[in-house]
Amino acid sequence: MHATEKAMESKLQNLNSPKGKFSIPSWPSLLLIFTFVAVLSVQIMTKSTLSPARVVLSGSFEPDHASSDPETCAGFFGELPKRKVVMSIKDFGGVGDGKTSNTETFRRAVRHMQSFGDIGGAQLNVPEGKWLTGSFNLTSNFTLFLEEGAVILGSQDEDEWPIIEPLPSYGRGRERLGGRHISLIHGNGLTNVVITGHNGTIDGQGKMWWDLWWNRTLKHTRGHLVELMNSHNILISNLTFRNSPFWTIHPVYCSNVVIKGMTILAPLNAPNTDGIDPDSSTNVCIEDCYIESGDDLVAVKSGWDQYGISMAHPSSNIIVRRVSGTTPTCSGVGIGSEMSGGIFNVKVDRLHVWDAAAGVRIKTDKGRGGYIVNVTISNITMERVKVPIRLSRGSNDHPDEGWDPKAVPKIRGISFLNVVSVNSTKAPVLAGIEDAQFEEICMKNVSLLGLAPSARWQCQFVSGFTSQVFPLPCPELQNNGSSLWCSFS
Ligand SMILES: *[C@@H]1O[C@H](CO)[C@@H](O)[C@H](O)[C@H]1NC(C)=O
Ligand SMILES: *[C@@H]1O[C@H](CO)[C@@H](O)[C@H](O)[C@H]1NC(C)=O
Ligand SMILES: *[C@@H]1O[C@H](CO)[C@@H](O)[C@H](O)[C@H]1NC(C)=O
Ligand SMILES: *[C@@H]1O[C@H](CO)[C@@H](O)[C@H](O)[C@H]1NC(C)=O
Ligand SMILES: *[C@@H]1O[C@H](CO)[C@@H](O)[C@H](O)[C@H]1NC(C)=O
Ligand SMILES: *[C@@H]1O[C@H](CO)[C@@H](O)[C@H](O)[C@H]1NC(C)=O
Ligand SMILES: *[C@@H]1O[C@H](CO)[C@@H](O)[C@H](O)[C@H]1NC(C)=O
Ligand SMILES: *[C@@H]1O[C@H](CO)[C@@H](O)[C@H](O)[C@H]1NC(C)=O
Ligand SMILES: *[C@@H]1O[C@H](CO)[C@@H](O)[C@H](O)[C@H]1NC(C)=O
Ligand SMILES: CC(=O)N[C@H]1CO[C@H](CO)[C@@H](O)[C@@H]1O
Repeated sequence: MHATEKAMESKLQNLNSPKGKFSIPSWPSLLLIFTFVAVLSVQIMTKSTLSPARVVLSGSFEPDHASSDPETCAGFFGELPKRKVVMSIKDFGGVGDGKTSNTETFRRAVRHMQSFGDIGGAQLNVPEGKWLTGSFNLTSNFTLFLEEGAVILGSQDEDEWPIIEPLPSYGRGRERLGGRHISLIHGNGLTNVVITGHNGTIDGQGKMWWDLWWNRTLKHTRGHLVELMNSHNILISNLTFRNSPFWTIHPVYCSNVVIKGMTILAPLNAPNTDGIDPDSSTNVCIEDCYIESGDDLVAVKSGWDQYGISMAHPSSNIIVRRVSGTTPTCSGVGIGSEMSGGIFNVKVDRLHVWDAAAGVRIKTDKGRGGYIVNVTISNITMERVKVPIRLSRGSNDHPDEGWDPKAVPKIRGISFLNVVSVNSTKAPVLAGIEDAQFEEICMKNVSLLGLAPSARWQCQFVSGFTSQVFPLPCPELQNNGSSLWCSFS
């Protein structure tokens, strides 16, 4: 312990700024913190080994002792971790005038804070102001804290979003062959990372990228606003994210991720500005978010065709609760179309979507392989959503010629309970795949009001069970099968 204090002291002396808010902790307080961290990591370890079925049934990763609120899945993260060192970006010479580049400053700050990772962690505060920056990486045992009025602005210089390797489960950049631009805020191989604050803003200033996309001059796949890869115990909360160049929050190959109390905004015509895309990740809790953007509010994914199939890294134990918002050409919650590593145990509850193309949409195709199994969708309200429920093939995009037409996805056990849609224009569309019928589709208490009398369900290669569904479902879902496999029954 004494050695640890010495190490901290000497690290502080290396720091050229006197402003770091830090006091040498007393032995009992250190002991307390280490005990807390130890308990926390034991809890996290225990919780991540939970059986998947439990998640769907209880709606939470575990009845949590730290949190008395049964209506949250965020509890497993524990309380906001306290960091031993708290400093401001100003301590590193940052300038919040919206013009000066802080790229090197953020990188230097994180490098410095990395040295506290194994001795109590560090927090970087971003105060009120406009902090222009290119891409920077986070570190472990670290909090990025945006105070009220703090705005991090994404650089308008493409070179400040350097090219990194494509994801192995995609085999190439999602939009262009080869590498892809790194995200504005990035992390790889981290544990215990928090991005939070008093509703400060991270604004990707994505217009430049959308223009490149629109005018077909984009050379490499666009970067995300925040991407964390191969990371564990992540909390992103209480902030506003705006104008991402591409998907806004992208946890990929991660576990134990909580995204809560976020506002995510992009112009409704900004291409591919998905809100939150859990990708080949497990134990993901998305709660109390407001999202409006040019693409799906939430899209669960797991890799693309032969690359996703061979990596076989599923997304599982995903809870999406109390999410609301609008996206005129896309869906409230999308599952797929990239789902080749498999997706299981997804629970969507109390979703509210308006003025959207679809409420809940499962997207897949031949060549994808993989599976989507055990999805429960409950308490959904929709207004002016064109197709409230859409399960379909026909994504018709593949990474390259190497995809296997015989690799058909398995879609099974998709349950809908308590759904109300007002002023939709189409009845559900359920279009399975010829050699891979969508099975065990269950709908109970689903009311689609205000449809034209001529509106008919469109069903093909699908089977399932319905009860209390209006308007009358297609024969494939009438009195066929059993309610036993409805996961909420
Ligand atoms: C993060 O903190 C934990 C608990 O103190 C420690 O075991 C781990 O080594 C730290 N990780 C890093 C990368 O410093
Ligand atoms: C950030 O991490 C990525 C690896 O994920 C690496 O390629 C890149 O060079 C790092 N950037 C900086 C500024 O360290
Ligand atoms: C955070 O800021 C956004 C954007 O200004 C606002 O819409 C949202 O209501 C704020 N959230 C909270 C909790 O104050
Ligand atoms: C495409 O958009 C970029 C970014 O706005 C712009 O610099 C470029 O001139 C545009 N190219 C064309 C051909 O319009
Ligand atoms: C979000 O902010 C509220 C109000 O400041 C606070 O009580 C809560 O703990 C924060 N939650 C998270 C997960 O950061
Ligand atoms: C799906 O749920 C059923 C019934 O609870 C269970 O038997 C099965 O193992 C689950 N499958 C997956 C992949 O989670
Ligand atoms: C639907 O909402 C009700 C009331 O908020 C809640 O009690 C119930 O658990 C929800 N259903 C599911 C399947 O989560
Ligand atoms: C059907 O769903 C509606 C809307 O969610 C809900 O208000 C109602 O209580 C449900 N009915 C039954 C019998 O569960
Ligand atoms: C009922 O489901 C079975 C498969 O579970 C399917 O083969 C059959 O065509 C379905 N019946 C109708 C009327 O669609
Ligand atoms: C159930 C229903 O049809 N609700 C509304 C749909 O929109 C029209 C106006 O466009 C309203 O008059 C309906 O009440």
